[in-house]
Formats: sequence, structure tokens, C-alpha cells
Amino acid sequence: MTLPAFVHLSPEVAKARAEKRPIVALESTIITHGMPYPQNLDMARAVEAEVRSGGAAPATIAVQGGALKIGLSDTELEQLAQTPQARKLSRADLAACIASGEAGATTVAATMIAAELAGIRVFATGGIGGVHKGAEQSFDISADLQELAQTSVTVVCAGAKAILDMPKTLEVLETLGVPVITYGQDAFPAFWSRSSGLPSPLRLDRPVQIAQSHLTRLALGLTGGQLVANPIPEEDEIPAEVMIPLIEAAQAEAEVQNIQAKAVTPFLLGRIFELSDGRSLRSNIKLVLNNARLGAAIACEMSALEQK
Ligand code: PSU
Ligand code: MN
Repeated sequence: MTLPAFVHLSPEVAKARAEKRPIVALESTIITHGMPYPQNLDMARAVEAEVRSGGAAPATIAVQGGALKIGLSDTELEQLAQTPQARKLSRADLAACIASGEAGATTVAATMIAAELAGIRVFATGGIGGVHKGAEQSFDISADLQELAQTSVTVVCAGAKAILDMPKTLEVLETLGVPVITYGQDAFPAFWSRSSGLPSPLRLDRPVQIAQSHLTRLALGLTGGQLVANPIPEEDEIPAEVMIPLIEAAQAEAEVQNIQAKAVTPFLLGRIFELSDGRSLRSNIKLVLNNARLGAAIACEMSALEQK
């Protein structure tokens, strides 16, 4: 499959692709809009290392100088981590940013689009976008949910943050026909906490089963991806009762300051890190590493199944 000329693969990704070895896609909005510098750069490097030690090639995705880059060099990664003004790219914004030559960071939705284009089936991140609290007024529902319904990539996350309306997020995913699979437990995890108190629609206990389920959906002709929710490790967890007041305080500030649309998620994440004195940032980094590990395991199993 030939890729459009504006798509640039890193040498590591190009090699893995040619050899049909496992690759794990990684998003870049988490770097530019999800964490402050320099922790964002340390996180991005550590996550890539985690994917490599799990036996897969990391493909961090971003737009720079009119190119859609699938896999970044360390210099490109560093540049991106120091560009907080990079555009936040979802499905709607991706092509215009490539055309304009501006720097852009891909959200879950845009990362899935780029991954599918390059034949990458597994993508690891921290949290996905979803239905925001008060969506009945604001209509703020992340394009990530629609993308999961139409693009065939397995996305590993740590559940959803309590900045979202979790029951509504799960309802929309169900309506869209997206499998929501929790890894190894019955409860759907809530990002900083292992349980949201809501049951997970589906549960699988082994990476090979998640890989098999992805391939089975393809064989059934079903469009769309799978959402895998991987609970944060126990030792990194922050109890919900610690996080909820901080989240509510950040939400109240967002309302007073009239923060809207694309700015909502980055604003809330930034304030929650500040209000928790960095504790939530440390846990956030740990859970992304945990997801990178599971993502690599799923990607390896999928490659092995396909070579049978
Ligand atoms: N949730 C997090 N951390 C993040 C994001 C969401 O816990 O970094 C980022 C992801 O890139 C996600 C995007 O795709 O925010 C969703 O933004 P919005 O809600 O504007 O669609
Ligand atoms: Mn939104």
C-alpha cells in the first residue's frame, strides 16, 4: 500500500512495517495540551521506551511542516513538546493543518485516522474524550467517540476522567456499537482510580483475546475500533474522594472563565494538575506507561495471530 507523499514514516516505523512487526501508535495532544513541559517530553520518551521493551515499534503521530509524521525522531519529539501553541487536531482539523504548514498535535480521533492509514492497529494513550458534563446544554461530545465507531484501531486507555459524564459516555459508545472492554476486571476504570463504580460492558483477561477480538471484528466486516480500558496500577491510584473535589473546583473555574469547545479539556487537565500539587500528573504518567505495556502486548499477539 503506497502512502500519500505528505505522510512521513520514521525509519523505525518504516522498518517495522516492511518486516510486518508490531507497531503501537501514540498520540501527541497528550504531549502538547495534556501535560506541562518538561514532564511531557520525559513522558513521551518513557512511553516510547516502554513500547520498545514490550517488543513493538512506537509511532508517535503529529503534524509538522506540512507532513503527517508517523514516528518522530527525538529532535522532532523535543520540538513538539516545546510547542504548546500547536493546533489540537481532531478529524475536522487534520487536513487543514497539513495544508497550512502549522504544527499540530493529534487527539485520539486524528491519531486513529493516521494509524489506520499506515496499517497500525493498536494505539495506547491516557484518557479519551467523551460526553462532557452539561452536554445537554453545551452539546460538547468529543469527536473521539464517532471515530471509535468508524476507524478500525484498538485504543488502550485508562478509562475516562471524571471531568466527563461517564454514564453518558458509555451510553453513546453503546449506541455507536463500540466494544468497551475492560482488561482483567468487571468495573470500568476511572483514570486515576481503578473503579468508576460502573460495570464495564465487556471484559477480557488476556491480550491475545483482545487481539483476537479485533481480528474477528475485521473478519465480520464490522467497521470501527475497540476501546480497551486498562485500570491504573494499584500503587499509583488516587482515591476518587481525593480527586472529585479538585475536578469540581476546576470545572467551576472553567465555567466562571467561560472556557469552551477545544479549550475545555486542556484547561481542566492543567488546573487539576495544579490543584493536586503534581500528584495527579505523576499518576497520569504511570497509567500511560501501563497502557503502553498492554498496547505492545496486544500488538505482538495480533502480529503472531496474523502470521499463523
Ligand atoms: N483526556 C485525557 N487526557 C488527554 C485528552 C483527553 O485524560 O490528553 C486529550 C486526548 O488527545 C483526547 C482529547 O483525544 O483530549 C479530547 O479532546 P476533546 O474533549 O476536545 O475532544
Ligand atoms: Mn469537545
